[in-house]
Amino acid sequence: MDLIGAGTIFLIICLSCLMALSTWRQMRRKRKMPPGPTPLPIIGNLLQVNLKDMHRSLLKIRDKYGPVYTLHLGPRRIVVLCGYDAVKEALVDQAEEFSGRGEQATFDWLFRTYGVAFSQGERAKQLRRFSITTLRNFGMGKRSIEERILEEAHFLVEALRSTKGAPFDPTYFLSRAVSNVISSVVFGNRFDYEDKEFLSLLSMILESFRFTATPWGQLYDIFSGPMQYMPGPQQKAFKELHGLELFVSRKVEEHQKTLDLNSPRDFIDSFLIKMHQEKENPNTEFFMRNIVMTAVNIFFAGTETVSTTLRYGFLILLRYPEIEDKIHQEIDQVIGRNRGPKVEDRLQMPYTDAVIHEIQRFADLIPMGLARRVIRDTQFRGYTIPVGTEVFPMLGSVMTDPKYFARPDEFHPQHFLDDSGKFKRNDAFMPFSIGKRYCFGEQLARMELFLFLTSILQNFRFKPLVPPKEIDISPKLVGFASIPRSYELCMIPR
Ligand code: D3G
Repeated sequence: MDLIGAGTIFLIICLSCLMALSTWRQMRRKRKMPPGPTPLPIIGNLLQVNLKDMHRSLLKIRDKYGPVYTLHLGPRRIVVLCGYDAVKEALVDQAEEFSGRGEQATFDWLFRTYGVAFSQGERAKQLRRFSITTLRNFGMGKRSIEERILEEAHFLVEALRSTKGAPFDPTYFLSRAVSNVISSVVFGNRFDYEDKEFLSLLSMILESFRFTATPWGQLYDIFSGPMQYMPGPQQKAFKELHGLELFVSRKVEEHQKTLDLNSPRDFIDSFLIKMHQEKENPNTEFFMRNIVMTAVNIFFAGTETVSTTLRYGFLILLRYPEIEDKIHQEIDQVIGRNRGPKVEDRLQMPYTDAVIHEIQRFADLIPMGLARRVIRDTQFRGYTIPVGTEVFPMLGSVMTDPKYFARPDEFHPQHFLDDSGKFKRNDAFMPFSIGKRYCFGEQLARMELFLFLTSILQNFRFKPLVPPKEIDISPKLVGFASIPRSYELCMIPR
């Protein structure tokens, strides 16, 4: 045998060994991953899920494989966590490992790795710390934001009064009021309710959020690679997200022109000042793209989540007038008619507080949570989850965990009340998620839910257009978001 022949054989043997080693490694890795249904090439476990209700499909798969399992959605390999114990053990007890962000393909189309919500690592850390501090400086969690909410609640009540008891769809009434609170913080101003541009921004937010709840939105979340270039409803969602980006970019430019480095007016000014302070730092995360994207994150999340929850809540109250009555009674007892509500009142209003918690639990706004990702090879319950693997913390499964909620599928405010009618907290209540990336708007959202709801019910009683028992309070769409059915109601002054 000549030298070339020997060399070739040697090379082939080496290559075969390498390939065998790599396959063996892959198999070993797979064996150490949580169990799960066997994936098909390209589509993964697509045949095992229903795009109309991904959340429920994933709970069915849990029944077979247990609370921690591996799922393949197209090219995505995901570890699904179900129930309180699994989610808490991962997101809290191993908080650092589970602190990465997973994909949300629709929103990722705009954000790509920028901005606070859909970024990773050092960027996410820096932007989150800055956002929390700055929101606090602008009154979040303090009296000043309470006053801003109450002022807006007043505008809202007056707008509702102008409906004069006639039927209307509450969607934009609620989103305009809720959005104005976060707009004051981010942009430094509220919008007039008649402002056409404001309405168009709210429609972009509402519609792109809605898209993520549709079956098509769920399909896009799996096959975004090719689908981003194809025609379909996703293109409309992109347009809407792009519209938000354009608006915020313009706002940032306006702010730059009138910036006073010594006196920030709002979130955008504070970010511009930070950018100025860090301009010599080559690794800074405070640059234009991150301002725009972070402001879009906070504007979007601060608008849509609370307004959808209120909209869902009102529908539930139409379905259960006796629950609405009890809230009226508590408002009359604790607040009366001569002054507006205050955050402090909540402590004296356990029933209302319990109803608001139950609305959030039942509405289950983001049923599968915002996807996470493990940031290193992670040992969890005897499995090894390789670095970069996505994780779905199934918040809806936690909030319907029968160990924690006596009637998980019903609307039952007693879930949050003890026998003497006092408010009873429940560890499995986690609509804002938990761990390192829980929602940092939580305090603001809770204040808004309480103050808007009580302001409205202090002034109005709800009248449905159909008998309450005919009202369907199950969601119309469940995907990334859970969306209530459309409805109209009358608000009768009391
Ligand atoms: C959507 C788009 C941009 N930034 C944030 C969101 C979003 C939807 C739901 C949540 O964030 C969770 N607060």
